[in-house]
Amino acid sequence: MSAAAQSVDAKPADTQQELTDGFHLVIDALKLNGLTTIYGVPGIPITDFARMAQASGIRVLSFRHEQNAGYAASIAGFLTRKPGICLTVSALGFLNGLTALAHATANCFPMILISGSSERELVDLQQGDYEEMDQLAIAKPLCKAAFRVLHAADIGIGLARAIRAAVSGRPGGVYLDLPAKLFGQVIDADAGRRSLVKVIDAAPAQIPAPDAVKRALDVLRSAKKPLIILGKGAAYAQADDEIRAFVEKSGAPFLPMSMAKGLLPDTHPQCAAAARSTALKDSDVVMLIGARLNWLLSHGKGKTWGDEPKKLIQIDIEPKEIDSNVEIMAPMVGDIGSCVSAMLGAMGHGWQAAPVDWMSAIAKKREENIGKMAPRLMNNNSPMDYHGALGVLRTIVKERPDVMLVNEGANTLDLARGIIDIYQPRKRIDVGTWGIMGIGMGYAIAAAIETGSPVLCVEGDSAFGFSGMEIETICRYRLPVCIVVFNNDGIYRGTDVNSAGSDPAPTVFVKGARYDKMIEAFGGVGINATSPDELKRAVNAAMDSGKPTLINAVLDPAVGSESGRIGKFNPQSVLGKKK
Ligand code: ADP
Ligand code: TPW
Ligand code: MG
Repeated sequence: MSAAAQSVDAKPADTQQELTDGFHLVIDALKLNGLTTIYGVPGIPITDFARMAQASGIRVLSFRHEQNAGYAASIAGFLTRKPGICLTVSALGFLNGLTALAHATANCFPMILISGSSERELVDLQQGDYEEMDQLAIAKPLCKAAFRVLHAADIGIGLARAIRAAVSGRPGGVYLDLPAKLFGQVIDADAGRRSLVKVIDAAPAQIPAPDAVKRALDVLRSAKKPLIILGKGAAYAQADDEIRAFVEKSGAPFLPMSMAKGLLPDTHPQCAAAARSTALKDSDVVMLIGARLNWLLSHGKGKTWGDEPKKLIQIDIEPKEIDSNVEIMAPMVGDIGSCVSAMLGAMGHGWQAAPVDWMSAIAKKREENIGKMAPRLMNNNSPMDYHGALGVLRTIVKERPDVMLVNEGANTLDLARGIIDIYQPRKRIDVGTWGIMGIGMGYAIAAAIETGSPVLCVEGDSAFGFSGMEIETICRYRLPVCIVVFNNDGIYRGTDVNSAGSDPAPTVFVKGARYDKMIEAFGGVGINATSPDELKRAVNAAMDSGKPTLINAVLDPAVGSESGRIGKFNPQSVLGKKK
């Protein structure tokens, strides 16, 4: 028996020291800060941690791949304004999760990736430990902040720093490195309790300067053809009432970026989504609210933005975002809730709504475009085309506006974004800033867990493949998720042929694949839908039952264009004309 053990044993029972350890301190620190859901994959050195977390009442969602758990955590952050927690093992488990952490940072979602790691002494001397990797160094360039905790007494502070870094200012991904040894470290329970930190006001309001508010309103008032662009920062801000009041008071048309759809319903009379090109080209003053002038907005220049120079107003919490691509005449740095409230307050009574001729020009274009689209959405072709299938889903979402819509693919994404109207804030989540495939099942799981709403995933067959194994997770947790796979036999379409040999072309998959059969392996409901009518019945049944369902929607393999709507980003060969 060691001397330390002897001395503890020697104490009378009533004065025995109460102890705690790293496992419990991490759990207590998470719970103290209201972080009660973990998305992850267990294994050395965090298996017991996951078990203990679950035993303590934390909801532990165990995935089949860390990337999907990470995407789930990232979107949980977007939906709740609290950092989503992803838990992984060391080395490759960490790397799998890192993709999602980078994604969270790029999309301004708060997330904390917690990874177990191997022994510092061995890693630093590169002596070949089990799963040896210098994770902290690798994480740093891909996230907003990265921390490592070496002593159990620092767990409270370590987590507090991670939370603040994730949610304050522009939200983003944070890496928290917890070496295996830390979990087993034992300290006095009282000292442990005292070391925990409850983060107060993690994302403090950032009030805009009164000058900036006045400048912005002066520019907006000068507009003859104003336009408001709402981005996912505005959706994240959860200032829904203020934003709606401001947009309505301004009287200006608004354009929602894809994840800002529903802040005001897409059917709102001021919504210019169906007149996007006209609104962007012909406007004279554009106000950006939580939207960056990145590739998704053509960097604020070029043909899309028309010939006339525009005056720009921008609200963002990140000062460095202003003037990122073009000059911003009226920057307003602050949180969207505070900025929009300040503007509403300063607008007073008698604000002159946008000129009638501008509003009617937008309305005319919108009606024209909607009218052109309408008959295509009603076709009952079998096999289906995108419009027939999406027409049905559009009606279902209209009838069930609380559905969470998850969307990825190329044509499947671009067409669904335009066709399916969204009626409530934060009901549409998709590929985001990088346009990446693979968010589907992770997003669906987190959407179900965090919101309790039914989830409808509209997935290209390629897109679905990136996270498809998580249908087992969906079945295991019995989540109300209905996945519709738009099966056109491939990436963009299924008709490409390899003229040089017998291998299939790089963009095509097994013809006539039956994705619906996959979910049956896990006890879910699989349905093969060959017409819009069948699709409609299947989705409605899934929504009514709440049972995990996968519908293989059979699309004509010939429908779909190269890269959906962003084919212009494909480099062109100078040697041969691309098909
Ligand atoms: P979208 O892709 O919808 O155009 P982006 O992700 O490009 O949106 O832009 C979101 C912007 O919102 C980011 O520049 C981010 O700094 C900003 N943002 C995020 N949260 C807030 C907030 N609470 N207040 C102000 N700006 C915010
Ligand atoms: C992580 C490149 C963009 S869109 C897409 C790929 C592979 C799939 C399109 O086919 P899908 O949709 O989903 O069947 P549809 O309706 O057009 O047929 N790897 C990652 N991200 C991206 N964006 C790609 C590859 C890509
Ligand atoms: Mg496809």
